[in-house]
Amino acid sequence: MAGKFFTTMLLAGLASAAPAPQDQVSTAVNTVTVNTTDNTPVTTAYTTQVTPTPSSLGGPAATLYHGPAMLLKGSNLIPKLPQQITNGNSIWGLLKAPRLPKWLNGPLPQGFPWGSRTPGNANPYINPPNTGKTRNYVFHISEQTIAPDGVEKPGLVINGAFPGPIIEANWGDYIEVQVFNDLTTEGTTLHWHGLLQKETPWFDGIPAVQQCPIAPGSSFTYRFRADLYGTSWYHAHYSAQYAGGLAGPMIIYGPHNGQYDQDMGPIMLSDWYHDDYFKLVEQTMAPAADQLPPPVSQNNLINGKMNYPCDAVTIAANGRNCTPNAGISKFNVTSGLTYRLRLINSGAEGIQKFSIDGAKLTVIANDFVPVQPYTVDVVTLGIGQRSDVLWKATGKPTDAVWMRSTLGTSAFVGGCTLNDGISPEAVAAIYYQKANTSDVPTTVSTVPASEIENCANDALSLTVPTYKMTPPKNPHTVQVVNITYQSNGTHNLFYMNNSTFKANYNDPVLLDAKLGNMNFPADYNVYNFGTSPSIRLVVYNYAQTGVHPMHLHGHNMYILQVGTGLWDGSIVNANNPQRRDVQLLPNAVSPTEPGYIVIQYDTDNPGVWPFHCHIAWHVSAGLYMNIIEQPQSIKKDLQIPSIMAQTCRDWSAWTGTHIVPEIDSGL
Ligand SMILES: [Cu+2]
Repeated sequence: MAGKFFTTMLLAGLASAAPAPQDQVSTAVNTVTVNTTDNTPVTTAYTTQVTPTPSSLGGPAATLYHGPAMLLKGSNLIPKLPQQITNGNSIWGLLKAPRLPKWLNGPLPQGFPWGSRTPGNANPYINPPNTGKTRNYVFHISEQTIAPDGVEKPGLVINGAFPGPIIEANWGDYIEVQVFNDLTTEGTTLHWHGLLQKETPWFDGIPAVQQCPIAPGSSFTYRFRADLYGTSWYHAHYSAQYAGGLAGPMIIYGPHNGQYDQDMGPIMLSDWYHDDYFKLVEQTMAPAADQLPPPVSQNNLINGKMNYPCDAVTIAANGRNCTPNAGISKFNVTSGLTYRLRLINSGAEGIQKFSIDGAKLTVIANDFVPVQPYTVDVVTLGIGQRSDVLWKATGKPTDAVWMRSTLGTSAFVGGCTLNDGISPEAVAAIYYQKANTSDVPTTVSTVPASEIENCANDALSLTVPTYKMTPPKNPHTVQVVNITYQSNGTHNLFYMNNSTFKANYNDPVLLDAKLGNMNFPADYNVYNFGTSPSIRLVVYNYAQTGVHPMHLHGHNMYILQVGTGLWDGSIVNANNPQRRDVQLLPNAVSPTEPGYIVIQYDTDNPGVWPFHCHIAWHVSAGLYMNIIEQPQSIKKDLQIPSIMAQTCRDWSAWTGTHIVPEIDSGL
């Protein structure tokens, strides 16, 4: 039991008398709940799992197919399946998908919806523009057969679409989304990735943390501020539902951090699995004795589309229809124009390496943070991360060029990602104005293999926020978090400070905190740093299960340092470190030489904020913790609407007559 390593300590007025654990927690004030035991990993021992041998590129039928688009030999890029069959109502990836505007309608003080604010002159974390506008959306969540790569599977869709519809707003607008759960056997919630939810911490959308799940047949309306601007996405946060398809782009228009002619809109990059999400969760959570490998992706998608090299053996084995040349994403461009691409890794596990053949890409924002522009050959995105890049279309009017995003070689043979080797690279065709839009581009990638094989984000020395902020050098609280992958006797699970996480859907932590109920079961993994104004987390990864994209809700984290071994106290760009909401945490070099990241944030947002790995299968296996921020303010100031309690009553009523198979952590 993880609980024995976790104790609760009341430090009210007794900070100096309490035994401060060495190197774990700095002096704390008021009521602080911390794990006071030695956080040194108890063990890093786990039951050895099978490591499948990946296929060669193209799989068993490779000789029938050619090129990066996995086309049947001799064919062009006319799709063999209609969009409705592959992606339902989605318009993403089609030539008719609209270009995005510079902003939505509304008042224009000083010529812009955000007035005179620029990325360099306005602190993005205070006083968002007051626009008086609300953007309304209605989402229906349901099951539907989809075939994004030509292989039919049971998917989860929003308004009949995979990927889901766009949410758009201007910086400072309110967004209102009425979500109908039309699923018949499971709850759901939606999370608005990267937004701060400063006025509405109950609408962050995490079941067991801020709300109860939306019961089947019920609806729930989220209303929150577009309090940051740039590129992001929304996704389900109930178990691994988003890996089944419940995700879509969320674009907040704001001041520009670079000049461009057209906005190509969201470019969603996602690894893809041919099993339904629940089967993959079952695989993740199977007893170690079953000797199952972790979920392994079969394909990779750009805006929900790619071809697959169908072969008779595999089709017979899984009984699914597979249609070659199903259809890939396409884009139109004009020679000489500069485009803004909004890259989003909306996948379940894999690190994406994005490039356009022969092109340099200029990064102008990472996550919701505009940065001083820098140029790369390849953009690296862990799950949940985004980059806004500028690309100048320098080709001739008749050119056709490949856009690529690859998962690289399989982690089973030293790569970054658990793919089966058959189709790790997604491609889309970029057509200049006089090109034939069925032609197959013939360009080749010039990105060196060494860049594809690098499982790390861009160097912190490269990534400098446009709006300068200097974090406190001596934060009030320093917490070490040790991540391990270990056996609990029957299952291999992830642990944070020797405690694996389990969600209680019926008992949201925020609602407890509002009532002043601050004693939580150990497996809620709750950290309470009281009124501490600044928190530093030194996060060590003792696991050798791959790189973890660590995501903090409610904040942009200062990313102080990344490395392996033990942190030496150094900070990169200490006066203005990169800020973002997901950062890749390196793999351990060996069981005794961990990877680490050091992050810090200012506690200006009372609420309960998740800090977790964004790999769907890792959070399912417990790689998750809750941080209670400013509990006194939660209790005193938050006006939590009555719909939150009603949603719990509805969920309780539904679960009174239905069984919820919560086989994973729940998130
Ligand atoms: Cu992870």
